[in-house]
Amino acid sequence: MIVFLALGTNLGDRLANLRLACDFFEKAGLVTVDKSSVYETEPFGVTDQPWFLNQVIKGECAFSADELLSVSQKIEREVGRYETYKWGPRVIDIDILLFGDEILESEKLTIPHVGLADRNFVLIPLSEIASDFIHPLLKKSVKELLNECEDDTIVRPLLT
Ligand code: PH2
Ligand code: MG
Ligand code: MG
Repeated sequence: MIVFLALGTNLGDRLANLRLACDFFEKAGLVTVDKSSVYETEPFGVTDQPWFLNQVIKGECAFSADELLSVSQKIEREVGRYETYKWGPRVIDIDILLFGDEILESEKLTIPHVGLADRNFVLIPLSEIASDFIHPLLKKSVKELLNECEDDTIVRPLLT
């Protein structure tokens, strides 16, 4: 299955956290097909916190969606995530954006990710690597979703 994952971090060594998460995914059996650039992004939602680094990963894996969720949560712990508060600062956040073109709704997991179409920090990196991908529910391409998105928070490529 082709999957798209959103990584976000705003605590500690943010670049190292992204790299570590990618390494752990490879070890867990997810093949990285493509990666967006790393973006530095203004906090969305709860604004009084450090800026994030965000990146989107395109992977290929044999996991079910539930397995991918468990693997992602395990990797969040391995990278060092600890609980803060909803939308608060975090060492690493791993969200499943898309799982092929499947539509899934359970207590644990909603795919496509509910916030996908509302957030520059997701749409801009996603459009870099999958601008023509059609959102299975909204039936629009990522490019179209980005054009229509009303979020005005800043998302800029990280200068290294
Ligand atoms: N994640 C959130 C809340 N707000 N803002 C940015 N810029 N990047 C994030 O990854 C992010 C956020 C909750 O998951
Ligand atoms: Mg998130
Ligand atoms: Mg999350």
